[in-house]
Amino acid sequence: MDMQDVKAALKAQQIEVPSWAFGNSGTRFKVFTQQGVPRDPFEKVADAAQVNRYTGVVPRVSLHIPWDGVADYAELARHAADLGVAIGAINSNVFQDDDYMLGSVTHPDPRVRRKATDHLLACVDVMDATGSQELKLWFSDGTNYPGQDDIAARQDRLAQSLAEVYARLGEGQRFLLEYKLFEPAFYTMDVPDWGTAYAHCIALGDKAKVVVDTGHHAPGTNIEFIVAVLLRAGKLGGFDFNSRFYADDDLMVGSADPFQLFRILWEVRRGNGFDPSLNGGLGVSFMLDQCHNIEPKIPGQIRSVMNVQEATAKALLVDVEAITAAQAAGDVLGANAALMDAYNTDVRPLLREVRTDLGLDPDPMAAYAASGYAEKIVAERVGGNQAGWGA
Ligand code: LRH
Ligand code: MN
Repeated sequence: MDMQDVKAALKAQQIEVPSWAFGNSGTRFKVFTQQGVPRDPFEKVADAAQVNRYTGVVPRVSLHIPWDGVADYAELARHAADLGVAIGAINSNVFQDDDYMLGSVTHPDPRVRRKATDHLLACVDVMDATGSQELKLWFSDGTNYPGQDDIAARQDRLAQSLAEVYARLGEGQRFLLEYKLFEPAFYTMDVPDWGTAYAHCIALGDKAKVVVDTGHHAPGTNIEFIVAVLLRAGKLGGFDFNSRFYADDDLMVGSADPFQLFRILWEVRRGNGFDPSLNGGLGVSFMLDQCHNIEPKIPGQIRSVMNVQEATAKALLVDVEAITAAQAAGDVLGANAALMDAYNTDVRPLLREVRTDLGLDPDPMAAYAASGYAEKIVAERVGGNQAGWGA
């Protein structure tokens, strides 16, 4: 790619931020509160719009239901549009109700399964009301002890619920099925890996794709291999980007392993995953799924977006001719060097140019800090209930 094409691709990049990253979050040990945290979905969307204002590449914010429950979803979508963003993926939540202790759509009791499936269908209603094109489905469903339930029977129950939701999807809508190796279940998760998610999506059709959460794999998993295989099969719908040192740490993407993020985005480029016309025009969704437990949340999101931009720029700088020729010639070191040369390129000056071309401050972190927004929300957001993972 010549530099003009690289810059054009970086200007056209679209990254989606999660509403829940702006609320309080933590671990089972403690959820630390921060001043200025949003009290409702309107304030969360306003904070997400700040990330777009200073990076220029964040046109959408994901919602989580019921954490982002409002009386009028169309009003929330209009509020977002007034701030220059749109509502992205709608995330269902069948993991915080006592009824779901033994599972939601996989629960042995058909009444519980009905309740869970009805929630998923209600999330499609939210898509209709907000103009969202994506439903993101993550199930905490699983078991903790061998013999606790029948593994295959739970797969049947899951498939039945997914089929009902799939049938409900409208024109231009799809769902993304998310997998996770463990937690909160510790013996089986009903969608533990890409293969299980892929099998369910293949059985349903084109509107069912797999989402890769980078924190949901066993240590040492070659995630870019999964990305290459899913892209090749036309089943990569998107990413939940974050990073981890150990488990589902939900840290800032690229902060723990920037080389892994680069390798993933190289496979995205190799598989034509940056092409917005892919997947029937819905493309691949690059979403963040993170928690800023101890760091300021809006700057944390801005830094995360910059980390994705930097890894993307490096992936776009890989000399495809050189690496292809070396691979064909069996030139192991030559091929590896072609990739490492791109990875070892300092792309920050290039991204400063891109931001300047977009009419933005070349340094988003400094521009946000100088804006006074952080001080404004601390002063304004007094009283009320700070948002979190509760509701
Ligand atoms: C589950 C998960 C899922 C979301 C939640 C916030 O670990 O990755 O994507 O519903 O985090
Ligand atoms: Mn996720």
